[in-house]
Amino acid sequence: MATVYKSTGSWYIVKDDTGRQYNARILGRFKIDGITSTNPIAVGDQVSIETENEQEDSVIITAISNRKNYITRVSPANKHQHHIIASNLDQSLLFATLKDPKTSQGFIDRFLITSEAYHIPSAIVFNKADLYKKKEEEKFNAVKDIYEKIGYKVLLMSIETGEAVEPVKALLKDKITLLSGHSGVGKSTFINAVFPDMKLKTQDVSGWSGKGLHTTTFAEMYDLPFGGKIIDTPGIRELGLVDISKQELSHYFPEMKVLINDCQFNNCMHVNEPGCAVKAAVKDGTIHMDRYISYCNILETINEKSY
Ligand SMILES: Nc1nc2c(ncn2[C@@H]2O[C@H](COP(=O)(O)OP(=O)(O)O)[C@@H](O)[C@H]2O)c(=O)[nH]1
Ligand SMILES: [Mg+2]
Ligand SMILES: [Zn+2]
Repeated sequence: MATVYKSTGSWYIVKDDTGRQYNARILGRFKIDGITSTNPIAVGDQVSIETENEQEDSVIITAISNRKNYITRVSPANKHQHHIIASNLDQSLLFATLKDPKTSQGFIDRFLITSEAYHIPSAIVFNKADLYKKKEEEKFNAVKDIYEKIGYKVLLMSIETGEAVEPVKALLKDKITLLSGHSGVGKSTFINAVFPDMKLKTQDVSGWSGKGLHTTTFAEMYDLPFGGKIIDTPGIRELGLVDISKQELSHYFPEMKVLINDCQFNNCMHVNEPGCAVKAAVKDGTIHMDRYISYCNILETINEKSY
């Protein structure tokens, strides 16, 4: 058995149980889990391998084990195809920033919904605390309050000063974690800080335009020196809401999910329906208005016809 550490779409890097690394490829086509994906094998997959060339450390992937879970995004080239980002995850960690660049709450919510939909526990780390002035500090406290009430862990970190890097490492220990977030939030810097001898390319955000800047494109997994594995997902701007219907969207807002049985109509979408428990909770403040706004915005973007 071996674990996939990197996938470029045409070849892979895998490590066997002894930690030996190989270049791997597949022969022919693989169809897995009954899903149509643009990439048959993803980072995190457990695979069977056969030696192809001993000298070149190259192997053929002959089989793939059932995935415990996986996370996909919509293929940029074709909206009807999925691209598996990573599999067999214990948790997903979103890196966000309130300055240079600013992560929107809508983006955070879409990330959390995607993680909920795949049953992957998630937490949010706000980085670049050293840049925050009073305005950003207040914003952080407000956002932390919103998400912690729902049950998500929220941390404030500065890789620059080292503040709270240790608690983030503690969160990662002995787990397989998908690291996500906009370009420029500090993912590569964090990995470099955790691995003193690694030199991942980091990105200068001085000319930040907010879109389209990537330094690398393929997800890659790293063994953490203190136990556990982390998967960096460069260039992924957004996970993309895959296969979520309007009807089930509220199931992925934990604070709404607990109320949906109290709505008068069992097919309530919590917008215009009378006797809606979710809207009542928004009114009395149990559900935060920002989250409800995200819900409504996302609901509008779901095009039922595509399912
Ligand atoms: N001020 C400040 N800058 C940071 C911090 N962490 C990372 N950066 C900078 O943010 C930029 C983008 O970081 P990078 O790791 O490439 O982001 P990635 O796209 O998420 O991998 C780089 O110029 C880093 O030096 C931090 O805690 N504070
Ligand atoms: Mg990076
Ligand atoms: Zn309702």
